[in-house]
Amino acid sequence: MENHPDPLQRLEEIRTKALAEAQTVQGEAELSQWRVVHLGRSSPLMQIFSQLPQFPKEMRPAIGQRANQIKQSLEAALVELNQTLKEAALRHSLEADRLDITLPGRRPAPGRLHPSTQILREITRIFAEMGFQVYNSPDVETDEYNFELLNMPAYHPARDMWDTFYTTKPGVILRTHTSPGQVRVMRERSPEPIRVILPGMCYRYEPVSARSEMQFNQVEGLAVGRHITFGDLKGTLTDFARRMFGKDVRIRLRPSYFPFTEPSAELDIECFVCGGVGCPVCKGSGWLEILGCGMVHPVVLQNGGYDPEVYSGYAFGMGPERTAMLRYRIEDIRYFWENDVRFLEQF
Ligand code: FA5
Repeated sequence: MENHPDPLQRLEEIRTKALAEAQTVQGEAELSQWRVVHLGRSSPLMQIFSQLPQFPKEMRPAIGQRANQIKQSLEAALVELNQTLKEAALRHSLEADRLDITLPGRRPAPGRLHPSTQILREITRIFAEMGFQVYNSPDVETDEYNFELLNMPAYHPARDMWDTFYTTKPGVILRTHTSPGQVRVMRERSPEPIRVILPGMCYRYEPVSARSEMQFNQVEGLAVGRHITFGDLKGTLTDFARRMFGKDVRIRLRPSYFPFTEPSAELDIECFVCGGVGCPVCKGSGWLEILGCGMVHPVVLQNGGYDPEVYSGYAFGMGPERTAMLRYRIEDIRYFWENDVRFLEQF
């Protein structure tokens, strides 16, 4: 600014310029700059204050008064500008971070229970209603519990019914069925009566096919008491089949062989795909096998700590995956562990 001879005139110029520049200030940095230029120590206005003694004495009050007024008005402009900028910044951030609460939410994709878990829970629920407790026994078993105590000493030919995964530790295997749990629970409960189911994963070293996996669940059932008969077994399984597959379902027991039950049987249910006439699902027989069962062998009762002269019992072992296959018409057991969500989402 040129140096005007009239200090009052010059003060007016200082004021006009400062207020005009204030109009163009954008942002805090520019405002701070504006404060330094127009109100700072070496600003033209402050220079007028320091030059005050050089002006003629009679002019000094008027100059001082006007300079003070201008200082106050510039300070007021500063406060106001500061406020305006803050409000603008807040408005901007509210605008930028705005939430549109009217937008439809994203659909959560909740997981589902695996079909095996669902069927296991259902089987457990049915047996719980019938008074069975759940007992868990280990997946990693000993040869003793998996075979020997179940009436299959070493080299017993029936061991070939179960292709076994052995571990590097001698005598330690992966259980091939849930039956070893029978002896575990008997040894724990003897001589109390027993009514339990034992669900769990089993492992078999066998070729995988549409009907057979090398890992699959089983649900073992065991009842031991003083007067348990084959009729109790049949009644329990008939009741189970009706609750599981519908009240009109027909079942049949076919003689079979297991070293740990005598007599032994397998339970078939009437094929609900063809109603017993014969179709590809039941391989033309009209019946579908769902489990193995029988009366607990005296040797096994004895191994469990029960006197076979006094006590008797029944046992059964079913495959929930096979049951789920029948119920939901799943034609290949391999779907269960492939983790293909297109399959899993259907349940
Ligand atoms: C047994 O494992 C006996 N422990 C059952 C038993 C228990 C008999 C108590 C008597 C008393 P089995 O090998 O048949 O039997 O198997 C029983 C069920 O497990 C079969 O009916 C089938 O549903 C299921 N299962 C067997 N092998 C496989 C496999 N590889 N993949 C899927 N499910 C299988």
